[in-house]
Amino acid sequence: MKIDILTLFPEMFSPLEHSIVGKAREKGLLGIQYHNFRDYAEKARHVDDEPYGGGQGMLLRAQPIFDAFDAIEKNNPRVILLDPAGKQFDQAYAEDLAQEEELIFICGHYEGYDERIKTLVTDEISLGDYVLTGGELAAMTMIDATVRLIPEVIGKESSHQDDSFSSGLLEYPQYTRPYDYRGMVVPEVLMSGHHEKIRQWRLYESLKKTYQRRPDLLEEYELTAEEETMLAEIKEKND
Ligand code: 4GS
Repeated sequence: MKIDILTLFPEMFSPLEHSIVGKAREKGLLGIQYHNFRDYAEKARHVDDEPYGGGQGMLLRAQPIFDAFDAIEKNNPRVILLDPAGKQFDQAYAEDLAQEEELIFICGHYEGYDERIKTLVTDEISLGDYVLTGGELAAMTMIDATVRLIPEVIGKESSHQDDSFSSGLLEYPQYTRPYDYRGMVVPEVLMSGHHEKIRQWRLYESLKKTYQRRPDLLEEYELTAEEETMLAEIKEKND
């Protein structure tokens, strides 16, 4: 995957040099390039200006973004604008972006955008309903969630299959050694070696946690007959 990032603060992206994303770059599965659009600004290198019609704050000018964008070698990329007014990012969005060969991220900082910048863009995406100082952290989060889904980036194929959201349910509780830690013991079923009982217990716990914490996720989820029965029991017990 090829990722190009338009930003005033390329040095903010050092987290992407480490861990799984850093390794993906070393292995050649991923290339990331930064384009500081300040380098493209005409007019005394100003990247921003006052809004027509008046009002608070400054806006990123179209010209530096367009020129930086034009300078990128590209072939049919998804072009993502980070904006709290965009569609909210989630696991399904990450899975969609992971199918792409080329992504371009446009990060604002402090301020809003001249509306005409949006003509370059295929996707306006928000990280969530809160205001950041800039799009950089939002872009990094989306890149992290997307890159780990590229085949071969995460070694053990199965290691993200069971994660919360991948299945549509929240993850069941997990335990590792020792059996007894400060008087807190591991549920007996997990010590039983009975694979079918363990599977049922995990599914039940996943459903229970999802029902209690994120009932909105269950609205999207297609329950199997087994899951229907379990959920009815969970609702009845209500513990
Ligand atoms: C987000 C967000 C954001 C909005 C950038 C105000 C500076 C700021 N970007 N998801 N101007 N939430 N951007 O808050 O993507």
